[in-house]
Amino acid sequence: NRKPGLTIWFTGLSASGKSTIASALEQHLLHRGVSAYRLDGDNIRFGLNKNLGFSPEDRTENIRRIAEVSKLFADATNIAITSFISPYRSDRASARQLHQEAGIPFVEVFADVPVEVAEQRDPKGLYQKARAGEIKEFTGVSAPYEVPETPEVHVHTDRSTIAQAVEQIVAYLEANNLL
Ligand code: GGZ
Repeated sequence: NRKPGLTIWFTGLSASGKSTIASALEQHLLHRGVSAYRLDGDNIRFGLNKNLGFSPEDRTENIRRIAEVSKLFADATNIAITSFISPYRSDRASARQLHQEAGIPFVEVFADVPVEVAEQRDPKGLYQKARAGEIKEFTGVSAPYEVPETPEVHVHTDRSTIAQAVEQIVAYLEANNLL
């Protein structure tokens, strides 16, 4: 009865809540006995991708490697959960295509929040630094974020609780026989 793996790909601005929801989703899945593993900045940008910054080229390479790694985790029958801004539509499309070619389901989750709200949250003070010009090419301020047009799941993180967001994603997975 073991289901094949899949990748749940979060995308959204800094401070959109994607990592918080991804963590809660991972916990939910682990409690259900499902093998889930989360890839995020802490375990990727400080390791495999520590030679990459935030230029458009580096972001594309960041996302390309993360897509390859998540595909491997999913191929090993895990639920891979990725939590990166992934601001470019073409990079997300490449990640999706890589999974499709391997027959691995790819579920894009848009953690949607108005940039004003993300900027008010500013948990690490990064938006403030970006406005002051201390961080260049900051997504939503001085670098683009291309909103997903047809994400599998669209979460409005300024209107839903974390639990509701997790529920919404789990409902999608169940409805599509992915759990
Ligand atoms: C965006 C930046 C930048 C710039 C550092 N632009 O809130 P955080 O801190 O923890 O999440 C952001 C994280 C984004 O890394 P990703 O790997 O997700 O980005 S991408 O998918 O675009 O490659 C933020 C921090 O890194 N950060 N500089 N200039 N976010």
